[in-house]
Amino acid sequence: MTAVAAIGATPSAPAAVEPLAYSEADVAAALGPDWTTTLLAAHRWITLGRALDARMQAYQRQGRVGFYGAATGQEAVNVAAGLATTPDDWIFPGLREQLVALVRGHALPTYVHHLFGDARDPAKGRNMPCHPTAREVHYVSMSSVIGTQVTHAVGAAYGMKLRHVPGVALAFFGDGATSANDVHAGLNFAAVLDLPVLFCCTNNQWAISVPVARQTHAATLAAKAHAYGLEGRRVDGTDYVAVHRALREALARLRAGGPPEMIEFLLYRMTPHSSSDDPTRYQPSDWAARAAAHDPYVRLERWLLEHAVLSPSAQAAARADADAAVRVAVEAAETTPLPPPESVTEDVYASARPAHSDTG
Ligand SMILES: Cc1ncc(C[n+]2csc(CCOP(=O)(O)OP(=O)(O)O)c2C)c(N)n1
Ligand SMILES: [Mg+2]
Repeated sequence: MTAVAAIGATPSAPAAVEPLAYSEADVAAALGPDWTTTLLAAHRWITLGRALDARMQAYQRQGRVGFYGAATGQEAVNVAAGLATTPDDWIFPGLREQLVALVRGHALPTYVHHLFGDARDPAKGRNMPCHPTAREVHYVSMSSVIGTQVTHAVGAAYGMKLRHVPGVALAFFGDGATSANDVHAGLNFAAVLDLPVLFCCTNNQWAISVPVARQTHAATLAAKAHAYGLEGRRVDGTDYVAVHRALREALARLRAGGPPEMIEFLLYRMTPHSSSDDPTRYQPSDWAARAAAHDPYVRLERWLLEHAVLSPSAQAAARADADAAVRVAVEAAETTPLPPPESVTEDVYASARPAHSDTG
């Protein structure tokens, strides 16, 4: 069994955290005049993501949730994508982008109903936990088949272009997915057809137990875009300001009719791949310390506290509010019945009792 963070735990700040070396003027230039509002919102959302991840990993161990894939360490990308996109955009996620849906307006209790697979889960308990669908915020249910969401995103963008519908399709995929055909077909089609797609590669340096150095000999994953004639940039995915700026600027170029682009977010997977994984069997012993030094939450929080944008009492309130929101959502889910067995054929057959099931 793998250790998980205690519920609601304050992440212990390691001594050697890489500081965010920004002046306030730098941040204003990167994020615009509302930068304090943006950063405080980002801090609250990341706080919620941490509370959700800690609690759900513990609940999975208690047998209350069937499966969970944490996004701990990757929240800067998710939250910035949620804040930088507009309702017109479409999100085609991998395993760890649920916060994007929440930031875009998907209700936390609805997401938690999905995690518990109860009668109020929009997918009626039929999808694996952590594979939500959030139609109202253009968040498309992920497929567990690695990389397939990338061609889906490109197809959606092609449809948007043909119909003259505004918006950008954001395709999220991991470092491991860059070895999958769909990523390459997607990059190529998007380039040739000049589609509004932003390829967002979350390089957390592991594809379950395979380190990125055994995935590719390329110096960066962003370089994969260059082969298809596209712009590809690598960004520090644990630096909230850099991530938000990169997304904001790329989305602005795409909205102005620019070609598709790829951003590689270099970050650290701070948790097991999923609740089915034990990274102590393959990660080097210093990995956790290296990852902790690049914790995007601690890096952002330290900068906010040092620049008096966040007060210690607001920091404590953000944690308490996040923990309470998760508790309330869990209570609602655990008191909601499971979907009725007869609902299993809803949305599948025209009638609840398909003819071929009638043995009489
Ligand atoms: C086509 C396919 N091959 C293999 C798997 C098994 N598998 C599930 S997750 C995973 C690793 C994914 O790594 P990465 O793309 O880096 O994403 P991460 O989980 O690190 O976010 C693999 C190989 C799969 N689901 N689909
Ligand atoms: Mg990975």
